[in-house]
Amino acid sequence: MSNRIVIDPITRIEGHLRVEVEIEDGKVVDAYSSGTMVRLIEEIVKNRDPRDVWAFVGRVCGVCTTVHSLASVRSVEDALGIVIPPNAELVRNLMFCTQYMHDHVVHFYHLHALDWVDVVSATKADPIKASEIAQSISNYPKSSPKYFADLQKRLNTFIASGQLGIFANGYWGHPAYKLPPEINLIGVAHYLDALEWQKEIVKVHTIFGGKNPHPNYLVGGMACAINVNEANAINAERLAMVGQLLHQAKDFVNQVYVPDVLAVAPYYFDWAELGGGLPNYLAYGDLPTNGYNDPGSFKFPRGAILNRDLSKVHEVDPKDPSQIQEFVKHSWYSYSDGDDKGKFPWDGETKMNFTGPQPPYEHLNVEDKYSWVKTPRWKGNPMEVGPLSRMLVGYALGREEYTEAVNGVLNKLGVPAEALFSTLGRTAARAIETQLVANWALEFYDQLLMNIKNGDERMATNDSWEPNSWPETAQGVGTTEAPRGALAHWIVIKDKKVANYQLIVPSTWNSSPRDPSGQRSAYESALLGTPVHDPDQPVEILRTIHSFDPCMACAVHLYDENGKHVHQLNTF
Ligand code: NFE
Repeated sequence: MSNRIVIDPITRIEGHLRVEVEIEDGKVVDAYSSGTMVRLIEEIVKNRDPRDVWAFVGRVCGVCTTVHSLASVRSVEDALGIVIPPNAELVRNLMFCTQYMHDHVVHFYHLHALDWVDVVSATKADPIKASEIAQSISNYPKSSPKYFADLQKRLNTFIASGQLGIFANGYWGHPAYKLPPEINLIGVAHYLDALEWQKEIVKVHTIFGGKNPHPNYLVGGMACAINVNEANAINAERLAMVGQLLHQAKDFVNQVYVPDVLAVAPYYFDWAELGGGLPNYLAYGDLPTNGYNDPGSFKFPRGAILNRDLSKVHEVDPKDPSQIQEFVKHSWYSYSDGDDKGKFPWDGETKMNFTGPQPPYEHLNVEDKYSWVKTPRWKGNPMEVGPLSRMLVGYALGREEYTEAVNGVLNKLGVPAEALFSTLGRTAARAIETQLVANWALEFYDQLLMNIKNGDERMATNDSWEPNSWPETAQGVGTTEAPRGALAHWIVIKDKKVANYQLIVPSTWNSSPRDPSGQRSAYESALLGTPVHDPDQPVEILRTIHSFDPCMACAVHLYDENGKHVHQLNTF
């Protein structure tokens, strides 16, 4: 007899996600993922000036801030044939790297770590032992017995007052938690340190983009002026601050984030065999080193892997209608010519068709439509996108930086490459790529300084800025790799206005409902086989879902004003 449990909302994610799973003999035998909010940003930007769209779509999400603005300006530049100056490319790359370091560290500590780290157990730790362990895995300066003893005192005070605050509602003491108290204490300490650190690194966005979240972009370049002597420009002082922030970020990644992932992983090797899900991986690639129009120059390469076959990387063309389609058979939308066929985004439609059930309801009607997320496919295949896909594509292409970094971690942990196809692999891949990005950020920074030194201060081009110079119709695609995976915006321009605009975002690929042929997407697949020790405390489900770092704000593009809380299980 199977037993269906519902987790709604899944917390420690961005947006609203509901998961229903069938459990039989203590394991998940089927799963359904549903985005329970809808925002319709794609409709909001229609009939606007294409040059303004970045400012609207940037607000899709405050977590992966910058990525939608980036994809948007690129889509317009692609449509109108605009090539941006090298400095603008470098500044975009620096914004991108900053975003990754911020987002991945925040994800690991604040959204994912408590699936593995038992906060209450940390109160039983021996601070001297915790200090010894911390010093054996890293040269992070904050590691004295006093540092851990003080932190533990703060934690004890919290718990004694009955107010765990940000740590309330965890499944503390659940048998799935395996770490010794000392590593739990280190995890809690770094959770708090990471909170402090993350507000610093985003200053890079404020310097180049005026603010964070939602820094400013510009069609044709970037909206900041370089003048080393000018107070209101990117001057020598601001450039120096960027360098300092990037170095600090690299230190935090290398001294805190990566060592913690490596210290926690060995206690959870069973998760190297769980949560793999789909065998297909997709990356559009990003971080141009020779301009956006040369994908071969990207630091994150473009490509697809099918059936876990790392001997072949398939070519990906985001402009090929035979490669990418979006389906709405199981989503609360309709297509004007029927819901069985997929649509390429230039011809895409976003028309709501909510078929219920009306909240509050017990279960989704999974035979019909059950999510506000559409279902994208690549050559008919469901694909996983994100850090694991990026690392696998780079690894499969034999790029040295990737093989070195990935093999280094596999060797350290003493696990085979197959371990990558798992919940643990996904979480490790995110840490590995953050390390790569921390290095690349400094390369881009040095190149920017060099260009400026050589007298090149150009940051934008006026080419094609004037709408009178535009063709009557144009269409373009802007791709990027958002922290959660492959992201693209497709634009159709007619009579100088946006005629159509479609986004397929990473969490759409990963969290989508089934396609018309019944194939599951990444979350639904990855949950199959997950052991659930106690259906009232499904921490195991959170581990796999959180390993994708869901963002439902991105994945659906209005709150359901009737969206009453359909409680089944509250997670923390
Ligand atoms: Ni809102 Fe996003 C990222 C995008 S969604 S977080 O990264 O695009 O998956």
